[in-house]
Parts: sequence; C-alpha cells; structure tokens
Amino acid sequence: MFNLILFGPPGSGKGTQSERLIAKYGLKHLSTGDILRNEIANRTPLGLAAQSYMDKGHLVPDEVVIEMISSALDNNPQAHGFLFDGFPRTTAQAEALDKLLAQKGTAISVVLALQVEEEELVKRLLKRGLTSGRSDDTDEPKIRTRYAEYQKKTAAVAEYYKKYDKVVDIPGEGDVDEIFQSLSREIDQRDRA
Ligand code: B4P
Repeated sequence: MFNLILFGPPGSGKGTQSERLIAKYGLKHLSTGDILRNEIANRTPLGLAAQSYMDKGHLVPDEVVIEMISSALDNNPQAHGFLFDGFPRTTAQAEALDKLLAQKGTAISVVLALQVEEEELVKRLLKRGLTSGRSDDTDEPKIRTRYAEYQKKTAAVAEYYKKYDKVVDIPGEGDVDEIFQSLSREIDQRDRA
C-alpha cells in the first residue's frame, strides 16, 4: 500500500496538487479541510463545532479530526493507498495516524513537503478568497493567523517524520505543472506495490 502525506503551509498547493495526484496514481484522497467544509455545509453537529475554529483561522481540536480520519480509513477498505491532504497538522495527529495505519498493517510511505514563502501564501489565499466563498480566505489577519498556527503547531509534523527519514522538500513556487512533475518524480522513484 502506498500512503502519501502532502504537507505544507496553508495555500502551498496541497489541494491543487492533490487533485492531479489522485487522478494519476489512483490514491484515495483524504482532505480534512474538505471533510470539515462538507460537514459545515450539511450543518451537522461536528460541522457546527468546527466552524468557529475555522472561521478564526485556528486548528480544529485533534480528537475531532482524528476520529474523522479513523472513520474514513475504515470506510475505504478497498483503497490501495491514501493521499493525506491537510492531515496530520499536529504531532498528536501524526502519532494517531501512525497507530491507525499500523493497525491496518501499513504505514506512511513518504511525506512530500511543499515549500512556499509566507508573502506568496498570503497573496494566493487572498486571490482565492475573491471567488472561493471561503470566509477563512477573505481577510489578511485571518490568513496570517492560519500561518502562525502552522508555524506553532504544524511545522513540527515535518520534524516528526524526519526522524524516520520520510520527508522530501519540494519547491512549491512557480508553475503548477512543474511542481506536479517534481512530486510525480518522487512518487515514481518509490515502490508503490
Ligand atoms: P485546508 O482545507 O487544509 O486548506 P488550506 O491549508 O487553506 O489550503 P491548501 O494548501 O489546500 O490550498 P491550495 O494551496 O491548494 O484547511 C482549512 C482549515 O481547516 C484550517 O485552517 C483548519 O481550521 C481546518 N483544518 C483542516 N485540517 C485540519 C486538521 N488536520 N487539524 C485541525 N484543523 C484542520 O490553494 C491555495 C490557492 O493557491 C488556490 O487558489 C490555488 O489555485 C493557488 N495555487 C496553488 N498552487 C499555485 C501555484 N503554484 N502558483 C500560484 N497559485 C497557486
């Protein structure tokens, strides 16, 4: 089983590149951001609880997203690999994911970490905010808060996987197709059996 984490700060291209990667490699896409937005759209209790965190640019509590991923793994027994997008975002989430995968006799194969500077991230997210309807993309202070959350809580996830030699940094600025090719090269080098 080939399990990939696409890692990076908010706006680094995780969602953009995930769409292409799942089409090429047939992985099951698990985006905690998409799942949470879907829960909000359906006005479920989980969605209503998550919305207040997301609107402020804060991370949703670990236990909520870990439970979501646990169910998603159970609901996809036929998958021959997963692409985790926006998860894990804390070391507690990374530890929980490793345990869930170990219970299924598998593990993370590689963490591809998109590298993008803060000012470029802010520019991209404000641009997306003009059309996305996402309230967390529309004002700069909220976007800066998301980046601060990333620095404070999420950057440590890369350090966690570096201990296991699983992280590859990928330049994430420039042409979307070229970035996709860099990601594909790393995947193609690995055993995907
Ligand atoms: P996410 O949905 O994960 O969203 P994101 O980090 O904002 O965006 P992403 O990185 O996927 O965007 P992309 O670059 O593709 O999270 C939203 C919120 O959900 C979080 O703030 C948090 O509250 C909550 N949440 C989610 N997961 C959680 C977890 N595990 N734990 C706790 N809370 C969680 O796109 C950005 C823009 O850049 C797009 O407009 C795109 O077109 C553009 N773009 C992409 N590549 C480009 C390039 N090369 N050049 C120019 N523009 C580019």
